[in-house]
Amino acid sequence: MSDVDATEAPAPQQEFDALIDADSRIEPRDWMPEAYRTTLVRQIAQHAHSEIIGMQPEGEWITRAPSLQRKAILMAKVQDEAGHGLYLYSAAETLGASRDELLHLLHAGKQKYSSIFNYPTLSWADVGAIGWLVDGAAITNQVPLCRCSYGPYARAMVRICKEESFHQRQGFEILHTLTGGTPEQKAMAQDALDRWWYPSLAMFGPPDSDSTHSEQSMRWGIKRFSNDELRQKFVDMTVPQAEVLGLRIPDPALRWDEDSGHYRFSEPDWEEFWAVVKGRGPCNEQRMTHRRRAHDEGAWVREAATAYAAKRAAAASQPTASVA
Ligand code: BYC
Repeated sequence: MSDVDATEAPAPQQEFDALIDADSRIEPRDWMPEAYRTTLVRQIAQHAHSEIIGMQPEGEWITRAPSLQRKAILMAKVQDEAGHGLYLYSAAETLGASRDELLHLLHAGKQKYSSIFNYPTLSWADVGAIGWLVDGAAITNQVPLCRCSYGPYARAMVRICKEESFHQRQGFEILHTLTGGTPEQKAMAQDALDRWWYPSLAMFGPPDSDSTHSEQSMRWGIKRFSNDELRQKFVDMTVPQAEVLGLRIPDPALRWDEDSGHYRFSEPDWEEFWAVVKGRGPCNEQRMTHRRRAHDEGAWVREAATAYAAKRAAAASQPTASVA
């Protein structure tokens, strides 16, 4: 029998706490509390679902983009979003959640996706507004996630953020072109900003006082900033960009506060936010119907890919013929 006192060996919880305290990464092989695992699966799944549902509002404009070049750029952006979904589902798989299971939960309405994708894209300027505001909000939220305590999620975010930053610039450039165009084009850009501003602020989640997960997620190093802190960062970053575009932020209370060094702004309508989260937004039904149909119609692709992979694996396990 070993003469080492069992109490000297660090218990798994202590090892985990020490890694978190040292701001190190937790890897899939490491022990982790069940609540840490379920929080990560919840957040990463919601994030992955947002990426693939997020393909729909812009995807609707691929055939209507105003030039071949705009069409090619938009197609590449929407494909990037599918890729982001893929990295994120893979990160969730390292926590033992299969992609099939997560998609099933999304389709059954048991997991969420971002509220922002339940609003319609009524004009070409909306594609610009999504790039500028929605991807801008996404970057603000996601850059700190590159330092998330869970290694596979943090590493996925590094690549995603590089691509999001390109997406944000293409959205800004679409609006820059429109605001430098005819009065009708400028009005179209202003109308898009008027409709997307508050839903973009709501992307960061409820106010800190109503955020159920923030405190624990920040203690675990999953989230690095609170919802309200990130919302403020986004407003401070975006207001000067609107000035460059010559567009007006649709908030009469918006003002620069010299003392705090931040803009003061009006909160989104939180009742509307919760209604959208609960499925009563303008496009919730349309988005989910389309998603379920796309999944069913794509079944043959998944079956063919699985059969092909099995064939290749069988061929690889055959002894190779010796070459004379
Ligand atoms: N929409 O305790 P809280 C993209 C839920 S993809 C819907 O603060 P947490 C892009 C929340 O889930 C954008 N639900 O939560 C893609 C919780 O409900 P449950 C997606 C929301 O997790 C394509 C409850 O409200 N980005 O940018 O600490 C094209 C209480 O909230 C929302 C991510 O997913 C919402 N907006 O903080 C273009 C980033 N907000 O789960 C662009 C990763 C909150 O208890 N996620 N809820 O039923 C996060 O950073 C965090 O999960 C959040 C929320 C900041 C979003």
